[in-house]
Amino acid sequence: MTPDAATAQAVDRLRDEGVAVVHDVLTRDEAADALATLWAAAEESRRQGIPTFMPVLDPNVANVRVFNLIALDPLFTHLIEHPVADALATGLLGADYIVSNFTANIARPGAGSMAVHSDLAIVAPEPWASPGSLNVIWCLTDVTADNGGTLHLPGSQRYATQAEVFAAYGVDRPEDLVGHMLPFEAPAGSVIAMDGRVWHTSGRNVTADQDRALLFGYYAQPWLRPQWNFTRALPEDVQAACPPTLRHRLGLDHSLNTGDGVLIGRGPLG
Ligand SMILES: O=C(O)CCC(=O)C(=O)O
Repeated sequence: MTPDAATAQAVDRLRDEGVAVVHDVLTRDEAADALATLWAAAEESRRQGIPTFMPVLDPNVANVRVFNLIALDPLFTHLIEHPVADALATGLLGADYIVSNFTANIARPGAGSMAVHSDLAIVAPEPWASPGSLNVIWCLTDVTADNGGTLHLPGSQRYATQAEVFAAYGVDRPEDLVGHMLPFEAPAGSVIAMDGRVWHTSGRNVTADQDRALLFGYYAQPWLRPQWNFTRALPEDVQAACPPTLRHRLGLDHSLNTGDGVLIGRGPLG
């Protein structure tokens, strides 16, 4: 199958099943290089005063979080606008999607699970009746059940409210959904797409010596407030280097409805 055909098949599966995996988007060597870049970015983030452990998110320091990736290395600018990510985001959300966030979570041996959630539930009130957001997850290492492959609830994108999800699985609390979840498993270099309505949590890393490193490109409908304020967070030189389409998706332009920005799809005036 050609790379384009594999991506088109993944878009179909994402729309039907809420999740899809595309293999070999990066070579193993490219994934290893990206991992080295990510560790350097983690160091630089700490140097700039943005911590890489967030107690509000993770139970212990074995999870290393890296925020503001686009500011930290041009590789991450390349990945956030990568043609495979663009095809997945356009396929689920439409051509006018925006970039809401771009972060990393390295689950090291001993990492525990975070709170069960859906990514759309964090940024939008119920009902979640249509696709509002998408995570495009870059696997920089092999991802397995044992090293913390993201636990997810296949099909949960079909439920528009938390009560519907709980009723479907006969549970009263989000944490009770874990028993129904499956781990993502994919080789380094793969991309995993997950509809923002899919309920999930990070897996526990029970290996002795394997890191599980994932990048999360979070894309959203243009009417959703982004999780990250790129205008504030990206240095001027990084902003200046962004091409027009990416500037639009990051919200760097002055306006969205007076022609200063790029209306990518069909704008409000047709
Ligand atoms: O690291 C993971 O497997 C999931 C992370 C996640 O769901 C999140 O940060 O919201």
